[in-house]
Amino acid sequence: MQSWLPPDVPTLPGNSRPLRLYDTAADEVRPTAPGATARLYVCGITPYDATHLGHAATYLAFDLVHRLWLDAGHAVHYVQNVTDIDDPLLERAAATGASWSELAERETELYRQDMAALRVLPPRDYVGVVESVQEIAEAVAKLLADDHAYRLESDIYARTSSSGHFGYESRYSREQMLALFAERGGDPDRPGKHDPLDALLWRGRRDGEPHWETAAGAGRPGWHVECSVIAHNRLGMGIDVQGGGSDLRFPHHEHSAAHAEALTGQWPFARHYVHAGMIGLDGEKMSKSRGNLVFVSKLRGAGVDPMAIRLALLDGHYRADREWTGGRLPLAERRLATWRRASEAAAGPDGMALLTQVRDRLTDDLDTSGAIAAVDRWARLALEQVADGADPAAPALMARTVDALLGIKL
Ligand code: 5CA
Ligand code: ZN
Repeated sequence: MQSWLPPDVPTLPGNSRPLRLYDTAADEVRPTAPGATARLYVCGITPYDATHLGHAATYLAFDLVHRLWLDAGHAVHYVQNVTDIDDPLLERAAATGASWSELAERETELYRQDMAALRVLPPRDYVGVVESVQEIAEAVAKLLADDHAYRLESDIYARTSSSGHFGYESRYSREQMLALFAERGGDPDRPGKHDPLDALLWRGRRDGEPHWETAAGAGRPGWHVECSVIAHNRLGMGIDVQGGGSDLRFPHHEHSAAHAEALTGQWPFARHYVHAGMIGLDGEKMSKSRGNLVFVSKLRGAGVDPMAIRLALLDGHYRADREWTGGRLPLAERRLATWRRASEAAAGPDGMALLTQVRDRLTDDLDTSGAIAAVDRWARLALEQVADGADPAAPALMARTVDALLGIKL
C-alpha cells in the first residue's frame, strides 16, 4: 500500500543515549539495542472508522521511538499493517450499506492524511492484509503441514502449545487469558477446539463473505497471523520493537508472537513488546464500539492546529491510561504559542543544555512530560531575557530539538 509523505527531520548536534523502553515481557525498562538498522513493527488500524485520539496517541508514542533511533544514528525499517479485511469492517459495511473495500480505502486514506498532518514519520512498508493474503495463506499452510495447526470444519486453528513459550509476552495467568480472549474477539467456547485458547488462523469460505483461493484453501486470514507474517516476512525474527496499544497485550501480541515462533522455530518474535496506555473520554476507553470518539480529522476540520493536537497528546506518559479532557487542547495551544514566541527570541539560555535534557528525558522510556517541562523552563527564561550569557543561536537550536525529537514544528 502507499504510505504517506515524510516530514523533514532536522539533524541535531552531539550524541544521544541508547533508548530505554518498558518491555511488557520482561516487566522492566531496559535499553533497546538495535543494529545499524532498527526494526520496528507497529500494529495498524482496522479502517472501519476515522482515526480517533486514542489511535493517534499510540502512533505518536512509536513515532518518538522512530525519531529517537534516528537521532542515535540508526536507520529505521518501520513496518505497519492495515487490517483491511476483518469482521468489524464487514459488520460496519453491512450496517451502512457501503462496500467493505471502499470503506477500508476511504478510512485508510483519512488515516494517512491525519498521520501526515500530525507529522508522524511513515512506515517504509505499509502493508494491507488484502494485498498479503497469499503470503499469509502460505504461512498458514506451512503451520498445518508442520502440525502446529489443525483443521476444524472449514477453518484452521493454531495449537497454542506449539511455540513452547506461550504466555511469556503478556505474563497473564490462564484465567486472565481466558477472560481476555473471550472479551477481545476470541472464541474459547467453540466445540472441537483442542485448547480453548487456540486462535483462528484461517476462516474458511462462508456464503456472502469475501474470500480468496489460496494454499490454505478458500477463505480469509485470522487476525493475529496477519501481523506475524507481515512483520516476519519483512523484518525477520527478533525485531527490536513490536508495538501497539495495551489492549493488544493479550491475545493479539501473544498469539502473533506464538504463530511466528512456531512458523520459524526461532524465539523470540520481538525483543521488546511495547504498549501504549488507553486514551479515555468520560471515564471510558475511547473505542469505536463504545462510540465515545474524538476524531483527529474533525479537530483539523474545525481549524485546530495539528501541532497543538500532537502536543496535547504527548503531555502525559505514553504508558498511562489518560483522559482526554476539555482543558488539554487549550493548554497545548497556549504552550505552542509560547514556544513559538520563544523560538523567535533574539537569544536564549544554553541550547545544547536543553537538547541534552530533552534527549535524557525521552530516552528514559519516553518521558515526554519531563521533556516538555524542560522546554517550558527554557522558553520562560528566553522570553524573560534573564538568562546569563544568553546565546543567539539557542532559539534556532531549541526549534530544531523540538521538531526532530518531539515532532512539533514551531
Ligand atoms: N488492526 C488492529 C491491530 S493489528 C487494531 O487493533 N486496530 S484498531 O484500529 O482497533 O487500533 C489501532 C491501534 O490503536 C492499536 O494499537 C490499538 O491498541 C490502538 N488503540 C485503540 N483504541 C485506543 C485508545 N482508546 N487509546 C490508545 N490506543 C488505542
Ligand atoms: Zn497487529
